Amino acid sequence: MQSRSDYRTGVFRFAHTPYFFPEVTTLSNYRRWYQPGGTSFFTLVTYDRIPIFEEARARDLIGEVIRNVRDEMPFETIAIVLLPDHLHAVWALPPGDKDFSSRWKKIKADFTARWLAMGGSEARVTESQARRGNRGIWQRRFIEHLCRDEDDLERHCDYIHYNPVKHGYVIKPWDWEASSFRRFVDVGQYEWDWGRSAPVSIVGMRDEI
Ligand code: NI
Repeated sequence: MQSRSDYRTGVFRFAHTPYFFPEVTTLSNYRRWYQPGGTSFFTLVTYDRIPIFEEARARDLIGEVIRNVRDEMPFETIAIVLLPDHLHAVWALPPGDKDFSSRWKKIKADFTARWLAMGGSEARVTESQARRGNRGIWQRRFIEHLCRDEDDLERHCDYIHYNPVKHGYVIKPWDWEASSFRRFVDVGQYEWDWGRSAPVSIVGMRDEI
C-alpha cells in the first residue's frame, strides 16, 4: 500500500492497512467495515503487566507478527492501540468466519517465540506454568466483545483511540503513535485534536483495562 504520510512508519504500519476493503478511504466509510457477527473488540494483556511494548523492537515485532498471521488467516484490523503492557483492537473477520481465537493464539505464540529468540525479557512464571510450557509474555486469556452494530463498533473505535489518554500517557490521542488514530484522522473520522477529554460515546462502557 502506498504511504501518504511520514508518520506511517514503525509500529504504525499495522495500525490499519485496508485488506478486505481497499476502497475505504473517505469520510466515515469505516462504518462499512462492520461485519454482522464477525466484528469484535479485543484486549490482550502482557503477563504480570510487564511493559514489553516500551521497547521499539517489541512494537515492531508485534506489528510484523500480526501482518504475517493476517496473510495466512485473513482479518481486517479496523482499529488498534498498543500500550506498554496491553493492546486493544477491533477486527472484522471474513463473512461466516468466527475463528478469532486461532488467530490470536498464533499471534501470541509467534510473538513469544520470536521475542525470546531475539533475547527479549519475560516475566517470571510459576513452576507449574513453566512445566506446561507457558512463558512470561502474555496473560493466558484475552477479553472479547462482539460488536452488536455499527454504533457499537464506533464506540469501541473511540475507546481504542482515547485509550492512551485514559491511561495517562499523553494529553491527546494524536500524540500516541502506536495506534490507528492518525489513520482515522486521515480519512476524516476525527479532528486531529479530538479526545482531550473522554468522548461521550464511551461513557458507561465497562472499564477494565
Ligand atoms: Ni487500555
